[in-house]
Amino acid sequence: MLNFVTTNPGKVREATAYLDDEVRQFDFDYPEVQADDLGTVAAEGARAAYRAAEGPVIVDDAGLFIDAFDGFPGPYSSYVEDTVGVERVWRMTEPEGDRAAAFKTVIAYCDGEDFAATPDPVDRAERRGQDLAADDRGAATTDEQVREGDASGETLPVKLFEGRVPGEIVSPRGEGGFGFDPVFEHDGTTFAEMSTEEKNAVSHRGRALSKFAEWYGER
Ligand code: ITT
Ligand code: NA
Repeated sequence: MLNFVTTNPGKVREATAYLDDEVRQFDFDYPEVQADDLGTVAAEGARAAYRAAEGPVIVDDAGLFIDAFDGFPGPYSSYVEDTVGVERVWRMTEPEGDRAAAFKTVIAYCDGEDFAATPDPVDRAERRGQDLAADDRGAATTDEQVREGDASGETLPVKLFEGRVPGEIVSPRGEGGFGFDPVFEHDGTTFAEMSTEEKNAVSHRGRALSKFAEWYGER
């Protein structure tokens, strides 16, 4: 059984399409380290959650990156949703004239094992979560292993999977999804107007989950 560590049931709903009954929500508000990249937050969260869950965990740290604001709110998206709110994010963006944005996520997996034997290319230069996938197709969603820390080897290895999707900030439409979905339009449709299947087929999380599921299935 795989523990999806999140307070957000919407994320788990999207993950079941890739992981079936193997995944369950582990409602644990992992301490979010103060960091400006999603990969670091997800990796540290996975380490903390693994210790709490005593079993394999995934953590998904996501954010909305608005071009006109140089990527804001990015890693602070949860705080901005709670304070400014989704509707006002649209109203802040609209006068800027540039509505381009992207959702990004980094999924971090930890099961206490070392992944050194896993024959995956590791590009440490590309490690920063929010900069990983620079192209608009999201095809550069490299997965990778992170192994930081001390020589004593006490730092738990974590494997990262990233996904990105480009879109535009629009006036809210739709009832589905969660979070910023009503104001995020991709190919003419907001994420809140899509079914879970339709969103997964194009979304940041869908891309990251399909990479993770493929790797996890071979494991
Ligand atoms: P956990 O940290 O407990 O998993 P969370 O909802 O706080 O739950 P994040 O920190 O990853 O998750 O999310 C940052 C913000 O981005 C938060 O406001 C989410 O609602 C929003 N968000 C993340 N993924 C999204 C998606 O697929 N569609 C719309 N909004 C999303
Ligand atoms: Na969060």
